[in-house]
Amino acid sequence: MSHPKFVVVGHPNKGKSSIVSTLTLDDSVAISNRPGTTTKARSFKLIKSGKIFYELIDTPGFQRPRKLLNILKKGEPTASERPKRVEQFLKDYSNLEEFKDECELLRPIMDGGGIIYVVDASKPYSPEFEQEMEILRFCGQPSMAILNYIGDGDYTKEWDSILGQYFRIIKPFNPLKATFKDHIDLLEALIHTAPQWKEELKEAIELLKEYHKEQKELIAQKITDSIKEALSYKITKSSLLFKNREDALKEEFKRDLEEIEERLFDDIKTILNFKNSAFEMPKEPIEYKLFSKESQEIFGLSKEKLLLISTLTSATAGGLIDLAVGGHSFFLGTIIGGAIGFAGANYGYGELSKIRFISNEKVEIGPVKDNNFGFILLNRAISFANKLLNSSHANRDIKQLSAINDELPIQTLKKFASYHNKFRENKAKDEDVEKYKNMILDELR
Ligand SMILES: Nc1nc2c(ncn2[C@@H]2O[C@H](COP(=O)(O)OP(=O)(O)OP(=O)(O)O)[C@@H](O)[C@H]2O)c(=O)[nH]1
Ligand SMILES: [Mg+2]
Repeated sequence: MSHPKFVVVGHPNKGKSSIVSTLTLDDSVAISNRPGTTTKARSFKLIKSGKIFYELIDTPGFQRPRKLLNILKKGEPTASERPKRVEQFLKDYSNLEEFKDECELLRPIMDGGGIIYVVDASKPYSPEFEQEMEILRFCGQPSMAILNYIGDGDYTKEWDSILGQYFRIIKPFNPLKATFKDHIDLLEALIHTAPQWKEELKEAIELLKEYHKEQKELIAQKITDSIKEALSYKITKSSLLFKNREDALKEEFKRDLEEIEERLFDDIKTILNFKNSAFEMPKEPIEYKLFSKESQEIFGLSKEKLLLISTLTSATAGGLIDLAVGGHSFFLGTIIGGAIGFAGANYGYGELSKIRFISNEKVEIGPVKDNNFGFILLNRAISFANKLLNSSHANRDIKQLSAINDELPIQTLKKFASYHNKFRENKAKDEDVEKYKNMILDELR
């Protein structure tokens, strides 16, 4: 059975490619503020597990609509003759430079694609658009119009009354700000546009909802695995290698933890189909760095909250862990080197870890015992995941981590803290991991 296929057409620079990118969850679609970015018709399919949900064809904008319309109208063809006229035009003009863009955009329509006509309703209507709409009507294919808003103006009323004469379905859709719900709503509108694909589109909507749920589940799982790994992380090295080189060992330890986070962020990007390098985590400004004073301030908990949690938590916390670890290693060997704190000398809530001799040959560092570390990782991961979950694939701005506004209730923080303790001590059971994952899932929007 054929899958739904729509051709996205319109004037140059009105957001056609942005719409294709958003609806196919594909950030490889070329978008720029320069008119004429798209020069060839190009197909993008939303495919999952080998199943094609639907196909969208990105096209160049109309260049010579008036001239083309005159050619098509010659001899005043009847309604039934019109599509044949377009076919004939494609035959006659396909090798000519003059109508290169028109041929690119009309061919996939005549091959059976439905039409999505895009206008910028932040700018006023002008008669040249009428010629484009007339041409599209010649094709005799099902069609809908999308009102995009690139600037701040609002000429919806004006556009509505004109588009209404050509299209049965008119829908506002902002490809840069579209949420998952907007995406689904647009697919619903496509059902009314092209009833011949009703069943396929309905199925696509259901599959897309499932896919979205799966993506969130996967992200929550990855965040859980990553925090568990980071909180229990330690390295053991030959003491000869690091004799008098404690700083190098500390740096290696921190670098490894940063890498665990980087891998998580890459995994989240992959799950959500973000491949474009514009989404690379920037290293500046400093708050992006895991071990920075700023990161601790933005993503960590306040001293007061930490204290409250540690007094509420029955599991070991804060100072107790310090003693436990210190005492333990005391019997095995001597604690050497300074403790590793966060970047700010006077700011740190606690030490990250101490370097310990665990025998004459071996030194060990980790796991991190500062209670805030788990929360910093957690908040950064949730911030990153939510940023991408709410980012359309057409939005090519560099993504930035931002502070989490709605602070979690103290009971939730307490639960997180107790799981963090279990992770650190490698005492988490499968059910703990599952519960932690579900708590993360609750935070994904
Ligand atoms: N603010 C805002 N900008 C948008 C929106 N949609 C598109 N743009 C911007 O408008 C410009 C053109 O977008 P494209 O998607 O490349 O437009 P196009 O119609 O494919 O352009 P051509 O391929 O040149 O015909 C880009 O700079 C987009 O970022 C929108 O909804 N809001
Ligand atoms: Mg384009």
